[in-house]
Amino acid sequence: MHFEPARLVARATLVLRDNDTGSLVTAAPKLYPHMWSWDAAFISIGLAYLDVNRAVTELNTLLAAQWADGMIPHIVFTDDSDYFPGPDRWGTGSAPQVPSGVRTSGICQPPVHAIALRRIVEIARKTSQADAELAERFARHAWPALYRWHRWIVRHRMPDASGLVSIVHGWESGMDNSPRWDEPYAAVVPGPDLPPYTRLDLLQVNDASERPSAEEYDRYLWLIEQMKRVNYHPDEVVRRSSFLVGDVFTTAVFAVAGDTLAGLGEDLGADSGHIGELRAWAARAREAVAGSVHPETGMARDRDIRHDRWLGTESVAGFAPLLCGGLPADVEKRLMSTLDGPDWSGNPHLLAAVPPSVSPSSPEFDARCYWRGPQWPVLTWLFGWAFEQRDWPRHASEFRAQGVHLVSDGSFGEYYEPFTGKPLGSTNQSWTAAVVLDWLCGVW
Ligand code: 2M8
Repeated sequence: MHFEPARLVARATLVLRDNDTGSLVTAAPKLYPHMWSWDAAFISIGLAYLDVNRAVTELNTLLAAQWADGMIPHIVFTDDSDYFPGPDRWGTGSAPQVPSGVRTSGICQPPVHAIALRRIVEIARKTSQADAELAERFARHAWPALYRWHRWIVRHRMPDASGLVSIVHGWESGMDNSPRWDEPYAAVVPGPDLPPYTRLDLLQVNDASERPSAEEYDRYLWLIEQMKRVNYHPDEVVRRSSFLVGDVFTTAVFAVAGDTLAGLGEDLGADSGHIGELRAWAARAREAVAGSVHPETGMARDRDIRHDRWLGTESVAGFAPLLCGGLPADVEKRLMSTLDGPDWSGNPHLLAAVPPSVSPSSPEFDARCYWRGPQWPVLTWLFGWAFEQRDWPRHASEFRAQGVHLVSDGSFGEYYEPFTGKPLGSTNQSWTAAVVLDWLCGVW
């Protein structure tokens, strides 16, 4: 089955409407019945095509859950009890930073929010004067909150000389079970006092091998126990967590989102001192991304801070410098041709010419398993958006076209098997629907 653009737009609209609780759009109807931080950012972009006011509500709901110290939590829970780990297991209720009246997880996700805020303003400016005013008013209100979010990252998540933004849980990367984290996770040894649990995610997928393994889940849950024991105090978490990794992809997102927020601040007349800080933080992060590049492969690398070593997995995160810039021109050109080449988007067996989450030539590649090989539309959107910003219109429009090709079966899969295009994980995944709306309705 293959849907034409107008039908795809209609179906994507329906997905966002069906998953809408009124104040938030759940990440997916059954597998993820709550709000996820980076999903919400992408979803708000899609919503802006349906109703700018509704897009604003989405980001408002997320920002209402921002912790007092500035962290934007990775999950804002609804009342649904069909997801594990839920609020009781996270046990953030007694952490002093958590605002009253909301239930959240205790970690964060990649800071893509400023990108969404600016995109909403752009979309609104193209629809009507009233929408433009609404979006700009909201952007002025949200700007200081996003500034504080970036400041939290600088204060609490840049702990070592590499300058990379660090994560204390694979979930913080958004790429949960990527082989990027295999080595650092090997050092996470769940204690005998890990409280028992029952996974609910496996009830929602056809094939358990498309999701992380039991051993991986034990480690995910053990890290939560470690954080609970220090009541989510951000510096204690970084000091004690047995997983501490400089995440090059998150660092690149932080850099490009920081510059985007600074640019939006200039546009809206925000505090010039804060704008200057955002620019400086972005520059430092960009330098850290460039500093991670492997001299031979030319790919960016994560850093296992706990064990003081670089991690060389051939994952899509290796292209992080293309998101934020900062490489010498010849190194950047080489990275772009690696992306276009046979180990990545140019692999002749791919259904759509966009990068899989892991290179099909890598021994760690698994075509069906979550972040270990499948293609993720939302990543294609992010790279395509960045290429547009960087003034590479040909690459940007190719990514949009190939992204649409990937999702044209209209099921809005969470991720896709790269050779057959089979949708995997959840269907009617909200962020997939949202990026399709931006690809097909956006003015580029
Ligand atoms: C996935 O992560 C959650 C945990 O945060 C899960 O597997 O339960 C990831 O793909 C993550 O990037 C995404 O934000 C989330 C919701 O779509 O699902």
